[in-house]
Amino acid sequence: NKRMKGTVATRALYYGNTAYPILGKKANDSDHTHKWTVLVRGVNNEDISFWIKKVSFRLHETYPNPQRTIEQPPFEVSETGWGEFEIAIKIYFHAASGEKPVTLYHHLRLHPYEDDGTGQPWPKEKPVTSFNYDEIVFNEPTEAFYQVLAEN
Ligand code: SLL
Repeated sequence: NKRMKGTVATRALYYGNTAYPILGKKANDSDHTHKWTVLVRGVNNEDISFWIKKVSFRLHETYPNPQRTIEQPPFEVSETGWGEFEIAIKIYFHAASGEKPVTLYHHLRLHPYEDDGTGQPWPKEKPVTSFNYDEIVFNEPTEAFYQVLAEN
């Protein structure tokens, strides 16, 4: 699996979370205050599974089975909870790439940190989102992986 000297390939993605407050009657059933989803996706919502094989999300140890591995898209985990914490997002590439997994870190955000510019307090039912853009750089990719990237 030959590597391409002097060649660099990059692919972009978004990673982060959405969070909705649990309101009304359901709010009394447990100490969980939010329903949230952490995810990795293409910047235009395009399929990223041709270059990403699986994604492993490491949740806080207060969750059962905190290491959640998602083998096909959508690469996301939804949970409920009460607290914010850092999630390690480990991205695995297809074997033909010869690439080691890459780990990104995301601070799960449940609460708005600032108002939305309207001067009004954040509405109770409004979702909170926190996303980051990143570009994964493949230095001297294998010919096989470069081909896969080029065809999509
Ligand atoms: C904090 N350092 O104290 C953080 C930890 C952990 C959040 C937050 C667990 C929910 C469950 C949950 O929400 N953990 O019991 O399943 O804010």
